[in-house]
Amino acid sequence: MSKENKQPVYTLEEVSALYARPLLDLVYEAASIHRTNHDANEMQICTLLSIKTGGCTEDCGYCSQSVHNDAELEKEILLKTDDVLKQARKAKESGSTRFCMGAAWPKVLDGRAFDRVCDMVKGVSDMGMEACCTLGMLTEEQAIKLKEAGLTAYNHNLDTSEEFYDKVVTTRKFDERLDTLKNIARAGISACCGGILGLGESEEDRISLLHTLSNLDPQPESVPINMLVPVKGTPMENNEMLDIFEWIRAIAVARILMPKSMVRLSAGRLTISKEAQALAFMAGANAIFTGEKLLTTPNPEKDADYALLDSLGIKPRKPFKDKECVSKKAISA
Ligand code: SAM
Ligand code: DTB
Ligand code: SF4
Repeated sequence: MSKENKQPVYTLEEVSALYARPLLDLVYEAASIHRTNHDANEMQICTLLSIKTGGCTEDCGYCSQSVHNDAELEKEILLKTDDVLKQARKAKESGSTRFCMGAAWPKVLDGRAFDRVCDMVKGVSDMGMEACCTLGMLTEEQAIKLKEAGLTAYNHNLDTSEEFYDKVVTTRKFDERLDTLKNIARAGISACCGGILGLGESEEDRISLLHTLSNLDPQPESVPINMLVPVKGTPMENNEMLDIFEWIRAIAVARILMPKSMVRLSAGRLTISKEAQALAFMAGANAIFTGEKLLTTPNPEKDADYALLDSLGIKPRKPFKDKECVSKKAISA
């Protein structure tokens, strides 16, 4: 692989060749790279909270919260700061070190709602937890405000390949996602950026997504790998579950291409066996969301997750372990 200013630049051919390797060779290499860059017996435990649920005007084909879909959902206006901080405290007490607040907004609008989210971020960060938000598209000025409030990371996924993007979302362009990622980087906030598998994409699309993600500069601090949760009332409700070894393959390739990033098992774990999750941990996944709900869909029970980690001898990771995860280049840009 060619190297330039420490930031690796991968060609599509290189990523394709990597993706095509025998699965166990990939897992072996990913595990070795993982062990060089991380403590392989440590897991980052994060908790998600939907702070504003439903009524989103984007038409993401997988999402329960889009007004274009017909999912059964209890909509909620923006929660109150105190209620959010109560949930954050509970999450902290149960062992979570990162609290991620999600809003079903296509983009952030300046005003009272955004100011309230900044207060929430400040409250979570004052508790000594890493604060993360996912609020849709964002300007550089808004990103700076969140940074000043104490935000650790901003989640903004590319979701799928540029080529497949308009089969999944038509109300925005792939490039608009990249613009927000640039604004996040300019504000010196770490990006949490990944995708969803099982949308009906091809292997080439998964390769293309991993290629784009790994060439982001800086590489994302965290890479969520979501497995589609097929939600009734969405165009993807009858999608077949992706072969579990494709999921493992994508995780291993993500770990090899982005050695320093946290690779996060996100949506879809409820239908994935603990043996497959253990193989994913072997292949370099080192972060999970715990708690019985993600944003709107179910997740494994906390106790089941802790029992799984315990039986594997995996310990929770401390907050703010990697202060260097925010690229100096991003700060000075
Ligand atoms: N509205 C913001 C946005 O789209 O950036 C933030 C919230 S959105 C729900 C956060 C992410 O959740 C999406 O980018 C997508 O990757 C993931 N997601 C949403 N619904 C999902 C589903 N049914 N299955 C798997 N992942 C899903
Ligand atoms: C991410 O990539 N996955 C999380 C988090 N970032 C915000 C969200 C998953 C949502 C799954 C569908 C739901 O619960 O509504
Ligand atoms: Fe809205 Fe985000 Fe859901 Fe898309 S994924 S419909 S932007 S909440």
